[in-house]
Amino acid sequence: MSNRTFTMIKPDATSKGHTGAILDQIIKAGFSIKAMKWTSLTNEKAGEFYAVHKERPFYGELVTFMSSGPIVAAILEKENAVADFRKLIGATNPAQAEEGTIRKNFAASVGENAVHGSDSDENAAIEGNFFFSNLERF
Ligand code: 3AN
Repeated sequence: MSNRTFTMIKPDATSKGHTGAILDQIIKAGFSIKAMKWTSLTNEKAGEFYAVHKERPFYGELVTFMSSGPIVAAILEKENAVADFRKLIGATNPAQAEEGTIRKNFAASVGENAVHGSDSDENAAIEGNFFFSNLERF
């Protein structure tokens, strides 16, 4: 079991000014930030990041949305990071997310759902490497 996960605060949340509140909730839940950057994805880079969803009907919409504005990418550390972070963010569809979760608090819809959280240790490592060099993580 790894103690690291990867997250992005998505363009809907950064554009609504929720970045600080979301980071605060993440830190208060016990995660520490090991790498972080305010950046954006080109259409091409977003397509690459979400390549596993290429065959899904929402792929085009997802890629367009994820390249529509600034994001915050971060590597987070905590015991049981992947599973605990998925619990903290809540269900993919914010309408089904539990009270108090980040998606319940800040997400508008299943497509524009405020935050990403890796779904496995393997993907957490791949996704962290997608954004950060060794000099950018601690
Ligand atoms: P999660 O982000 O909870 O792991 P996934 O991996 O099923 O969810 O989906 C990846 C991303 O694709 C979601 N965060 C969301 O932005 C988008 N997405 C998922 N399902 C839909 C859908 N039905 N319509 C539009 N976008 C979707």
